Amino acid sequence: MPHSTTAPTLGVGMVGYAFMGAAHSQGWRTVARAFDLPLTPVMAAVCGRDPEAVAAAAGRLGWAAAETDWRALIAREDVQLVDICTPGDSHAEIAIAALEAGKHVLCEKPLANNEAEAQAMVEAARAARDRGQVAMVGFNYRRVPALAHARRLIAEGRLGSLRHLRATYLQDWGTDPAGPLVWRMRKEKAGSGALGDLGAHVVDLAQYLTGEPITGVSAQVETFIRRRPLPGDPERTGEVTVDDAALFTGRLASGALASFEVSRLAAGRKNALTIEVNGAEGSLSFDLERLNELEFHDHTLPAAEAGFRRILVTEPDHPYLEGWWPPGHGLGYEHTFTHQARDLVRAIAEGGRPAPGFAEGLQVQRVLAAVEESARNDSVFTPVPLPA
Ligand code: SOE
Repeated sequence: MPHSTTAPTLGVGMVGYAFMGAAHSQGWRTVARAFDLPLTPVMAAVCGRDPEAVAAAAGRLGWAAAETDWRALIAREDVQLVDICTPGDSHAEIAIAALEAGKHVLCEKPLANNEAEAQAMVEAARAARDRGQVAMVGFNYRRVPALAHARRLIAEGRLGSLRHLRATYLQDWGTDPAGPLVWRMRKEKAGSGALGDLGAHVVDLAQYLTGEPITGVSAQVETFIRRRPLPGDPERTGEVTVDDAALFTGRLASGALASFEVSRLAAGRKNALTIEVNGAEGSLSFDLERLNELEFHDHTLPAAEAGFRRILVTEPDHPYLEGWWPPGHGLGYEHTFTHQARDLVRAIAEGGRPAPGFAEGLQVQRVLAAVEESARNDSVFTPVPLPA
């Protein structure tokens, strides 16, 4: 493993320290030990509202200091990059303030809770780009080596012209009606339900893998459990104001057909993201529950020899693998956050444009908005405005 601890430093300040904050911290803790970087990230400070809880999180996750006001975090001189791991309702405000203060920004997905907020963030990022700052959205699954490899194979034309894309992202933590009304189930906090939380990932992956935008969708969404016990007061219930599940079909720019299913009520499915692409000359298939593997069918081979075969994506030539173990030794969920940190740090050092930038986050938001509109209109096909 290379070490890049003699490089100049990049001070990171993170807002939020729950699940995603812990995952991002893991990325910041490990990235300079796994990869050679032009800048060494320093975990300067983490921010949360509760002074005791944020101090404890700083110690646990490896941050040098704790702040209780995100504006103070942004103002710190030792912070050059602001990493936003809060619920979606505060993404726009924090990201725009950080960009205006001259900081680089990493923002967890989905970029915002609606299209208008995402648009404002894109404008702030454009102005900041002219000042040499970068802004990236945290779609971490792009950094699963097997998916980065799949994109490479598709870009090389190994599948020929694309015909189908099929994606599901299924979880089951919402199945029990006695489960509390957490923030992810309130529109004002999360923007939408399974759609924004899980659908954002598969929409982004569809566009990332194929290099094509989704041009329109036809959708249904459902909230199966409409009231749930209030957290901390289980005798009372409150309304679930987001979807539990969404099902939609769509088209890619080339005319390929796509289908998507996302749910929090798929009993027995824990973090089950699958995606398959079929082209005239072959197919690729991926399952997050077997994330070191990619299935490839080469349709140009004689029928007697063809068929899906398993590529173990653990070799030095595979994306991101140069930072880790000898060939054949697999990676996990947490490594995607290390890879995300690597790509962002390099983009900052090179003055380049990190992918996905805020404009790509906005494009995902537009697809999600079209899904909601289609579902409101009895699944009528709803075009997605394309990038300028
Ligand atoms: C939702 O349960 C969730 O935590 C998402 O918010 C994450 O983005 C996904 O990676 C895992 O599931």
